[in-house]
Amino acid sequence: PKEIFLKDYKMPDYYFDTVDLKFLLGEDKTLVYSKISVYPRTEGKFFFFFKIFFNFKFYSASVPLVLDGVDIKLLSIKVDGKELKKEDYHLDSRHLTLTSPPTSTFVLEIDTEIYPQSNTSLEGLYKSTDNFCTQCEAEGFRKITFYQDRPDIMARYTCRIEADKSLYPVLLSNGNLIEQGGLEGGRHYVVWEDPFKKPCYLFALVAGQLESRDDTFVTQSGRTVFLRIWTPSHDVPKTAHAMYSLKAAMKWDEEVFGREYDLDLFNIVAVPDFNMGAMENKSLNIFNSKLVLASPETATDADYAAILGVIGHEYFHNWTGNRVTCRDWFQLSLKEGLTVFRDQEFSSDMGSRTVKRIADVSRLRSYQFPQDAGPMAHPVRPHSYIKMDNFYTVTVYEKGAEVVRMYKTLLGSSGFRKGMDLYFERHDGQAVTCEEFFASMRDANDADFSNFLLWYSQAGTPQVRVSSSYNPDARTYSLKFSQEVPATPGQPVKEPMFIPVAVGLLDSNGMALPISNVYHDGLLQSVSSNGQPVFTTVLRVIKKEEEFIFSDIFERPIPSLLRGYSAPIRLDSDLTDSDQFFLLANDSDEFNRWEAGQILARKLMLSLVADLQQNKSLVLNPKFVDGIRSILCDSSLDKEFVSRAITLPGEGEIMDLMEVADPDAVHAVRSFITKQLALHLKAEFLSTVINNKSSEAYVFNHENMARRALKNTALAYLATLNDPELTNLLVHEYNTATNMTEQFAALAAIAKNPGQVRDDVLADFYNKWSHDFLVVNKWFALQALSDIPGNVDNVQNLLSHPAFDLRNPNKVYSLIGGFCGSPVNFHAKDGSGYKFLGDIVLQLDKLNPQVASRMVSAFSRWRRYDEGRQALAKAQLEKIMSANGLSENVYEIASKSLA
Ligand code: HT7
Ligand code: ZN
Repeated sequence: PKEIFLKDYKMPDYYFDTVDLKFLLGEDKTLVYSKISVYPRTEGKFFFFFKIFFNFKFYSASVPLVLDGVDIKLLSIKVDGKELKKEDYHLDSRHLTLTSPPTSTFVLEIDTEIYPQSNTSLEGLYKSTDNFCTQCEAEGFRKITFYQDRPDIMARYTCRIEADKSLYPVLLSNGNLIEQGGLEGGRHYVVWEDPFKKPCYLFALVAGQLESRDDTFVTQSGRTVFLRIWTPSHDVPKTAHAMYSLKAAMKWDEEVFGREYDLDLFNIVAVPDFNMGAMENKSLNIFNSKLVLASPETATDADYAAILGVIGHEYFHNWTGNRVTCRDWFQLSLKEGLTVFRDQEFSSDMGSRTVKRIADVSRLRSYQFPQDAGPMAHPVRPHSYIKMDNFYTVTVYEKGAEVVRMYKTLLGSSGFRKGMDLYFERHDGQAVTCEEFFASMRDANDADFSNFLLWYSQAGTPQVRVSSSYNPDARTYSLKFSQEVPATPGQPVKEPMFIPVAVGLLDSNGMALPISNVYHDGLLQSVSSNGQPVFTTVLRVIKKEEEFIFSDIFERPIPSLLRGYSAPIRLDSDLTDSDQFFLLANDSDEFNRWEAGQILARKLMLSLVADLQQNKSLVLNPKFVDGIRSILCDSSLDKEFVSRAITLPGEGEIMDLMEVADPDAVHAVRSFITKQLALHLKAEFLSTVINNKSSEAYVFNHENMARRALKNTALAYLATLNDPELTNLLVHEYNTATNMTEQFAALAAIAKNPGQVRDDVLADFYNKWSHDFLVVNKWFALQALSDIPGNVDNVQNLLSHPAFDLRNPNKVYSLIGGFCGSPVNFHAKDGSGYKFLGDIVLQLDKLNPQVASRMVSAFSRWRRYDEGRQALAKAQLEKIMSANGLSENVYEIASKSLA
């Protein structure tokens, strides 16, 4: 397989102006006709004068035009209406090369045949249940027709679709519908025209038996936009929340970023077979059904929140991704990091900002930190890839969003908005790089960003250490920072990063201390705003070692560091446990209150793991129980915040902090602490359950979600006691629940304890919901994740369950992905979990390489475990590597994991 490097980027030799596509959709094959007006790069204004000035002929020599094409049959190729002879082009399994095309504008016509019915990769044109749909990002368009499949080729498209009218009554593509009519033989046609230039990865086509929920949105300038969400007819009632989310997103983007929708129609289609969450095709977003369909009875609060966030995310791409797109795929974070940041802000504004931040930071720590410390570590802007699909990662998305957030932290809201406005003003209609985004932020604010660009090129999570000292005589307080960026594959030595650290100081009563002067490098950095002192200041940590001195501080303060998690780093400080308990109780920055609790919990868990490994008996510090009790019983706190604050860090997060990860010990310790808390706080948890019941109809709003979250967390704690009376309570909650959030939480709590009750309730749940595949996926995931010893056999049996299908990504993610998230069973000492995954990856790879490579990633951190586990996991990776016909997707992950 060939590795592609950012440093090798070259501008295209040819550009495309207009692209006219015609699809004849059929049952065993589809014919695709394309007509493209092509112009050589040297036709641009600059080159025109250049050629005249020097020697016209010399600079007009033709260069080959290389088109990408995979799994398609070439029927004919014409240039300016003339069929090309065999010697005028070259065809291999990946490319069609025109050896000497005309030196000025010409029309290229290519006829091809494709086979969507047998396309199980779910990229290009494929069938999902009985409907046709497309997925072209990143490189799927080359499975539809021969094309320069790269994002810097932006063209205006028309698309004519012809199909059987009764099988495919609805025919959709990008832009506006400009023509439609009947054809002979029960067929019909439509023509769509997209007035905006776009890269081919944003092309989309859908054909099938669909119905829509229709609505309208009036933009800030008074235009009416028609909104349609398409699904099979029986699912239309479940699209109300998606429509609400879309309208909320359209309004929010106008209010917060001044961005208005630019066409008269916006379509969303939900399909059950989709490799990722959704796709932002211009005016025709295609979604995984999971992220569109919801009703209180079938979807949880988490599903509702995910739909809100992802509908927002795809809609926001219309400006950040579609109007301004990426020059090449290395720049993916330019659109994804920025759009994740925008969807995070949207969800924060629609719910609780603190809780959203906690959720996002937890996700970063659980998934991105391990990636940044493993063999697949890569910068936010990767330097190379074999298969681009493998780089739709938490680093590009979530760390990328943190990079965007740092601009906002440094510039403030209005400075950030100025930067965004300049970015759109400069680059609307262009395909650009991360430097252009950086330059817009800098130039709009005349800002000094020092070496900030390193965030795009250096991989690894910076480790920052802070030590503090107070000088009562001088009334100064000093914070000393030192930073280290760990070595990552291909980057053994790193430079110090530019880290914005938001800091506040608390006095001994827990009140915020005013900050007026901070000295750095002997220079006064005034931090007061309009002559007023501030309560949070952003320190710019740039060098390997830095000291900041706060003056006029009248007592030893407790510092609240990295407020709101102002940079994606690992922070370590000299704060004592009692300082952390103090912050947990008093910090005005709610995120840091949660963080203080997490720091204490992480420390406690690590020390108990060490005790367990030395065969010492486990004892829980009563101060920790008191801390949890005081949060649980503080009625002034937001309930979802409480639910998060009383939840221990995940097992993965703790393993990530260990020299040699020990899944059994970490699991045992987490279970021990949870059970101890349940024992000591049983009465409090019981009253939490009772006080947070509601007989009212389901409402999706923060208050109600927070109430349900807290009640469900309390139930989960109580379940650990495995007490018959409490089991009765759980079964009662399960039976009387009127929404999926509560029903599923009760089921999950019951499922913690093996036995007849568990088996009965799991069977009951399946019988109730066997008609709804999205709910059945929850049932698969719950069993897959179980920590019941030997669960691999159960998961193996579920592979043959009639509701399971290896060709459907959602089912694979639920059952196989779910299993890989279970520390005890996936990492079973006998290697049974690893063997299960090794075998399934090879089967999956034949059907869908993108999904297979996502699954194989579960092996990538195999070196973190003990020698026995290492040998077993390595053997599976080697088995995968030696398989015949391995996809490039799986090859890249498996080979990098072994390197
Ligand atoms: N921009 C979309 C990416 C995407 C994708 C990438 C690779 C393979 C399949 C895919 N489906 C969607 C999704 C997004 O981030 O908005
Ligand atoms: Zn996106």
